[in-house]
Amino acid sequence: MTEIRTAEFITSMAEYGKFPGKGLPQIAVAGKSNVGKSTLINCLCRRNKLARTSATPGKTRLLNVFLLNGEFHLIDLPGYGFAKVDKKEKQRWGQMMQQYFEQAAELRHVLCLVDIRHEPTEDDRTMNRFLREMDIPFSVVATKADKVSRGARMKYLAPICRALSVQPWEIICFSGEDGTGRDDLIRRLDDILHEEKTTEKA
Ligand SMILES: Nc1nc2c(ncn2[C@@H]2O[C@H](COP(=O)(O)OP(=O)(O)OP(=O)(O)O)[C@@H](O)[C@H]2O)c(=O)[nH]1
Ligand SMILES: [Mg+2]
Repeated sequence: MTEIRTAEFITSMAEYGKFPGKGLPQIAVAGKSNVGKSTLINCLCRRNKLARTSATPGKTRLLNVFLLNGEFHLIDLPGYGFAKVDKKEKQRWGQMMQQYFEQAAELRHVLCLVDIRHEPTEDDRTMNRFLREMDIPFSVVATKADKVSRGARMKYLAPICRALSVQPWEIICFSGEDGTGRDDLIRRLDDILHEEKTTEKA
């Protein structure tokens, strides 16, 4: 896979369950509210309005399912760490995520988005620990890379690497604004989808 040729919205779900075409490999997009999850999906698919984006955090509150290249499902997860949601909403979010990660047998990989300019939050660390504990493979994607100069990237990546225990070269620097990292991301997706499943437990 060297390009995303087709992308279609399949469904929104308040809780993970059946949807048309279920069974293909899934790649989920996680990260705090407003980090750029929906923007990344749109940029990847070169479709401005495929996933709804918003300057107001908390836009995506459901699991949104997209079918790419007729080959795999991309799951836009609701963002976490949005200050303005009440306790009940936070609980609902937690249950929804837990249910998804436990039940999505097709989940191959999680793209963990963090804003390149900010040190990962406690929520980011919790998500990171959770994925490691669950043995779910992930890639860290540093979004809004257009907001810092190329030369300063390494400096910004250092605290992210420390907080999430990853190496700088493993991180994909991405910008939905200017397309930075789009090719890297497609290569990563291709690796994920086509790698020999040698690391899988028996
Ligand atoms: N400059 C810049 N702005 C970005 C980038 N990605 C996202 N944004 C902006 O950040 C805001 C949030 O983007 P979304 O894609 O809606 O964020 P999200 O992670 O889907 O947010 P929720 O759905 O609330 O969880 C929007 O105003 C985007 O235009 C980027 O790469 N560069
Ligand atoms: Mg969103």
